[in-house]
Amino acid sequence: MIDPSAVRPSARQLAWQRQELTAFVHFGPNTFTDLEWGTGLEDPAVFAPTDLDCSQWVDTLVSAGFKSVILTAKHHDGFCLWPSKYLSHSVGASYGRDVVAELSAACRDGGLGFGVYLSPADLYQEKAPGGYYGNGSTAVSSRIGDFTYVVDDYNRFYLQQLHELLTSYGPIAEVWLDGANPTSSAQTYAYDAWFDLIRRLAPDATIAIGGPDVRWVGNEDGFARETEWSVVPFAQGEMVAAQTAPAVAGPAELAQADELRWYPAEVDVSIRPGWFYHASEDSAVKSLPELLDIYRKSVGRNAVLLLNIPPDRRGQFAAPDVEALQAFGAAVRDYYETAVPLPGAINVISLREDIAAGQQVESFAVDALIDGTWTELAQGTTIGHRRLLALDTPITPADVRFRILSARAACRVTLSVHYDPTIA
Ligand code: FUL
Repeated sequence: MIDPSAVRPSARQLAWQRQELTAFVHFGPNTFTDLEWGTGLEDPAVFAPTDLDCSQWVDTLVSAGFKSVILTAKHHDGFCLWPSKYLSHSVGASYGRDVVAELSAACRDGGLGFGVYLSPADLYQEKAPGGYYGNGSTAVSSRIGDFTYVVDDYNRFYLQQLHELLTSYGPIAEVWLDGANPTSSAQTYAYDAWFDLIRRLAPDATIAIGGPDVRWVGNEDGFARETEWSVVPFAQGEMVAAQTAPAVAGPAELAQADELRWYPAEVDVSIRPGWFYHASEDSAVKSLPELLDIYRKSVGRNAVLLLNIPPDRRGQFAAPDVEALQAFGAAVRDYYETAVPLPGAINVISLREDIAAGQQVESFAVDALIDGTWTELAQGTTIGHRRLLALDTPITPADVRFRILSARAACRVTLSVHYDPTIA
């Protein structure tokens, strides 16, 4: 049996996890056609923001506590938010401004990390005459910048796009490889070549979802599992359990492993029902209690929260989203990053494991000293980077302590206590 206590995060995974909050920005033709998945046949002229201001996104995100942002440089419809020299179906065709460049510059100015979503599925390349997606071409030796890969037409095109994004708009913090495909047509992806190019050009970037550094938590509703391990069992190069399984790294899965990897979870969820902006959803922006519940169940369950905020047709975050983000940022600072000195009223327990030394805690209990007696408040399973436990009713203890009930190896855990008035 392989020893799960020996698995450690890479430096890039550790830096990624410590950021806790990453923003997602879905922006493209869908913003203007009111769709969630475009067709690939949109006229590039539909993409026409009336007052694009990427600094407004960055200023809002920075003040809300986000540490980086990932932009849909290309969503499934294939339209590119930068003037790629490999196709005309981009902002270069009509709009004229380079959204990727504007956001990456604003991020540099604002001190926000910048990541890219480059959809592997590409309906424009699938449907346009002469498109590369699934065209049955054979793999040939192909020059991509200074590197050579043996790939077919679509994979060459995808590598060229990656090369453009990673060399002209860097540094890149995260590359998000969405697994979804609206048509599931036959095109295989040369993942090894993609990963190799990303590692060479952006060695600090995490490669998420389809990649080796960060896994999809398995839902888009904003929560990680009660038991969320970053040490994940693999057999023959694949995760033992499906990413959506109720347990991906428990004893049953570990027993089937021929390899263990540090593979932490990312929770992607939108601040609105859709990923793209729809005016009809202006009244459906998540409330502060909802956002804080998501925070506790993502960051507070050993995951990174990837919260999507879609710009409107002006090219700015809409007022309800800005308001929600401001309230969220202030609440995280005041309630979750500020500890309550005891004695005092509390309703949140926070535990942190030093994950540079791996993830070791299997179960723990928390006790409170009330009226001179220690009483058990709660029990939990994994801790990892951070565990947040909300209490149904506030208490005013003289002291709080934790007990590790079971751990894979010695570990360092720290406790703090908090008060969140939005918990009903
Ligand atoms: C999914 C996509 O199909 C959605 O449109 C969105 O981009 C979401 C984050 O991932 O797989």
